[in-house]
Amino acid sequence: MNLMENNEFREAMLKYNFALKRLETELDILIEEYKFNNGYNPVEHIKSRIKTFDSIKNKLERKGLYFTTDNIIRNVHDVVGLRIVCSFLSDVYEIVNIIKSSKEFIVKDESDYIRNPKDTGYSSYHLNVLVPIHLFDRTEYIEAEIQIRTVAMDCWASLDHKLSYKLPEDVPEELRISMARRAREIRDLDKSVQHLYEIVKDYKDKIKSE
Ligand code: 0O2
Repeated sequence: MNLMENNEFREAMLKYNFALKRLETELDILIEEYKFNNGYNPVEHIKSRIKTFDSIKNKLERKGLYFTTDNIIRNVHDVVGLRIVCSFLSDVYEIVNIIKSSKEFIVKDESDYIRNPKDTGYSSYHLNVLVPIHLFDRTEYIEAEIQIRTVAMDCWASLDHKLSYKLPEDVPEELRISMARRAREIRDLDKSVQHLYEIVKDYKDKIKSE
């Protein structure tokens, strides 16, 4: 039977949609509260999505697994995906702390690809959380991946996604090397912009205290 017509699959996708709604609402509350308390918005923009049918299928194929509902639930950790894009490096870690200290989600896994970038050059902070969804007679926990990154990292990742990320293994050497170099430039840019941010912050604090 076609998986799309399978009841188990449709139920799983329904729960992923519930989890995304819950995740968006809870994050919205946490960020609004942060803005209220600190008079500062650490977020540039937020984007979210449910992974497409084809993308789920491709990911399972890449992992050498059959396209079954059970394999999706156990092995595709980003069916629910949300990306938080920040201006400055310190904002990224601020957001990570906000999410980690929230009682709404259980952090299942985390990868700091900013301190430890991938070989491709990819940088971002990944948090895999379990989002509670309250159904009629029970609560279930659904996995979601939150990617937190700066605008500069987001720019690199989005270009890389179009240029090289999903190419087969034998991607042209020039492309691979050049993208890794661009990623280093992005890291330098983020560091110098962070420095400027700190200068401006000290300057504003000084004015306030005068
Ligand atoms: P898409 O199309 O962006 O959704 P897992 O998710 O844990 O099963 P993996 O690959 O070990 O699999 O997890 P990881 O390393 O946390 O990466 C998950 C996602 O990070 C990817 O999802 C991409 O969105 C992004 N990512 C990781 N590496 C790169 C990279 O080199 N370049 C770019 N542009 N993005 C990257 P998908 O499903 O692979 O792709």
